[in-house]
Amino acid sequence: MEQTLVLLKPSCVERGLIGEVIKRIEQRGIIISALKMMQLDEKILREHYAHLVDKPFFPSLAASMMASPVIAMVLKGVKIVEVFRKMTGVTNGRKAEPGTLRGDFCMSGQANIIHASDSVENAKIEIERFFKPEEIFDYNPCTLPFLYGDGEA
Ligand code: IDP
Ligand code: MG
Repeated sequence: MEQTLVLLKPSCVERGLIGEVIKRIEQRGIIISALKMMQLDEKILREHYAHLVDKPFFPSLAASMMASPVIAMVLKGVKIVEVFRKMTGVTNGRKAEPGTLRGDFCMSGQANIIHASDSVENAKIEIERFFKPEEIFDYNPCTLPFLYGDGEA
């Protein structure tokens, strides 16, 4: 099964929304393979947001991502990268569809509560950036036969 990297941003942690987001992950039938709290620094953010370092808003984005610890997770599921980007919603929370995490829990283009990998290739890179191999637990819950049909997972 595929894996993706998710960060619950300070805008999620500080607002007390960790549980709400994890609840939706669990109720969708997505498997949590790794989960930890960590404090991000400028170095990791310059790597993680390499495509944005030259934007005028980068200093503000970096500060917002260091404002509190974040929750980092590895999620597992069939086509999880695509499925979870859809659950996340578009970047600007004001434009995100109701029913998505951003569309239900935020009003901001920057303080948009969550990061999710945008491709299978980037998911691999991002998982390695945030997790050591021994921090990832690739188990299957006993409910797996009820999460997917025969031959699906
Ligand atoms: P994504 O998180 O939906 O993949 P990206 O374009 O990769 O969106 O941008 C990464 C993060 O940078 C966004 O989630 C948001 O927090 C922040 N960001 C993106 N564009 C802007 C902007 O125009 N102003 C302020 N922050 C932005
Ligand atoms: Mg992105």
